[in-house]
Amino acid sequence: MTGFSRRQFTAMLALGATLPLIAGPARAADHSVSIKSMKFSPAELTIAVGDTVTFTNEDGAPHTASANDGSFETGRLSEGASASVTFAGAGTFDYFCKVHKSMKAVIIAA
Ligand SMILES: [Cu+2]
Repeated sequence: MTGFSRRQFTAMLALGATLPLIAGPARAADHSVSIKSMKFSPAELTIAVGDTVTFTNEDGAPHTASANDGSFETGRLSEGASASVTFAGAGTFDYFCKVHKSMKAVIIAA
């Protein structure tokens, strides 16, 4: 412990532990969409810009979560697989499953 007194060192540890808690007023949140029984759930999800959504396939059949406008694409998810998408911009993002095109849902990033 050369250079720093024990007290200084303790203060630095406390600062390091505290900073992440006070940094940034609005922290990005994580949301989940499950794909089950051939449906996205929830079918409509409102999030904040910067948030992340994790899509998890709970069906035996493969699914994708594919934005109509191509802005995101999970690729084909097999049973139990998941993929995360971070929404960096505001918008209404309709999406569907490329394997089952009648499966549709929407994410609203505001
Ligand atoms: Cu599907």
